[in-house]
Amino acid sequence: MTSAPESPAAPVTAAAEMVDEVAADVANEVAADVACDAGTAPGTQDGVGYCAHPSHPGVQRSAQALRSLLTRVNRIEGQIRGIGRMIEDDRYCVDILTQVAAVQSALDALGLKLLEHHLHGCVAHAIASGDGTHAIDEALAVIRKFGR
Ligand SMILES: [Cu+2]
Repeated sequence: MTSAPESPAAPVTAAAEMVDEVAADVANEVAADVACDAGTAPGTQDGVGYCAHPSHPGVQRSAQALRSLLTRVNRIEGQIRGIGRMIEDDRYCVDILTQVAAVQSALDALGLKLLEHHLHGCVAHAIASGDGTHAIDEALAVIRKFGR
């Protein structure tokens, strides 16, 4: 039995400039974000997302954080469609690779944003509730996946 292929982590250093551009763009948005309120009671609310796990309750994302996350995802979707068009248009390989690196950078930034919420929100809440060990182990396990 084989496991599903993981996305190859092949950094394209030649595309650093483009990545920096995207990172700066993302950083502006990050600065506008309001950190999740770690004291927010877990649960659901119309129009407000939250992360939840069966073993510990999730902490709600603020409406602003939700909007910010969805904006990032929509932008990444657009970038990926752009890569498809570049391939269809038989564009120069290095230009396509530069866009691939930009998408990887944008996905990393999205992952960090989600992790930030999870650590400040869900994990802090779990620690306060006496379930910190499990929440920390779970967070460590997912963080390791980013290191591959
Ligand atoms: Cu969480």
